Amino acid sequence: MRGAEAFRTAFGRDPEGLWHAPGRVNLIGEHTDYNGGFVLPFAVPWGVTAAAARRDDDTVRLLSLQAADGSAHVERISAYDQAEGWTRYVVGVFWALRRAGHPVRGADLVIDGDVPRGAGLSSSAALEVSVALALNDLYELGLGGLDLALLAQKAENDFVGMPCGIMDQAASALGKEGHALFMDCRSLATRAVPLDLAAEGFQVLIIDTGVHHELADGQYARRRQDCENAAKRLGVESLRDVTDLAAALAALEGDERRRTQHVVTENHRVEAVIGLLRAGALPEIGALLNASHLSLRDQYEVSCAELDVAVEAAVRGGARGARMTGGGFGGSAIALVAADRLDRVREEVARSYAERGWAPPRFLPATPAPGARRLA
Ligand code: GAF
Repeated sequence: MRGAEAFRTAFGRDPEGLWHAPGRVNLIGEHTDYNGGFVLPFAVPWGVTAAAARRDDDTVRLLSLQAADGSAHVERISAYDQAEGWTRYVVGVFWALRRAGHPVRGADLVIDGDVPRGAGLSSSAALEVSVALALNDLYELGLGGLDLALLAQKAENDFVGMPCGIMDQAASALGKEGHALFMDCRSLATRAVPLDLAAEGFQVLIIDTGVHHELADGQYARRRQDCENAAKRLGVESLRDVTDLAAALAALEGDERRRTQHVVTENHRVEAVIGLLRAGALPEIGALLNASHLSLRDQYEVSCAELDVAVEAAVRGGARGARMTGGGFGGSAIALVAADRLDRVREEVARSYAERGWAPPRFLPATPAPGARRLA
């Protein structure tokens, strides 16, 4: 395997093993995880593979096969504050494990990833979880998938400084082939929900807009803050606890009102999607995907023109439903498409982009892939 070869060349010894963790796409349940709500993501067939071996000092040596300039380079990190750029996601995992009292020393690591760049498919969670899994095995920590996801989230929250919820790391660590992962983000209970798209003659088509609006940085934290303020005003622990939406909306105004409307209705949409999937009514979830998008666009205000055009064109082209997926402000949309409509949907989206003079979007068929695992 490529990573093992590169490891031998870079470090002059064999890796002790190879560990893979996937990226994710979220079917529905957006911006609900940090509100104690429900999510339904699945692991995608692309991810990060870490080839790793222990060291008997505290140094971390890192080689990425996807360095920005195309050439591989080795980063030597012996102190946490030396970590920069993408290396923070790796070093953050060492930091989180050690802070939690786990006996983790240094390691040599070669990172090889194929998550499409900038598509919003959680390459960072894949990176964190692959490294967490490698260290778990190498240092015999005995941690389970959920523990590793929580540690990876800690690394991202407290070391990298991105206040994300648990969805991405959980999907990467706990995903199951042919299944979506339902998670109650308050109790952290999970359930694998069968999602055999091909058997039903459908595909979840990822439409990668190719854009990421930098101006949006900081918006994620602001949305979280709006939700916390709204919950406080309503006297509940989190928006998950709102049971009377009309009364809640009457008590709120402005951003807090809109965010609350989204979060409460989105949780109900997740439950409705699960009910429909259980009933064998996959095509019927399309309407809920559409409603989720409108709510993210109008109430949560995290969409952008490229996502809106992708979603509208996909539906015009015959998709059963479509929505932006992930944090928003760029990244990807998903469309639920019957196999015999795929060409028309792709054409319609591509045409709508060309009409506006935008670079063509990328189309990626997504099937629920296995979660993090040891490869060798
Ligand atoms: C990002 C975050 F990392 C997730 O935790 C989640 O909040 C998502 O945005 C929105 O649903 O991917």
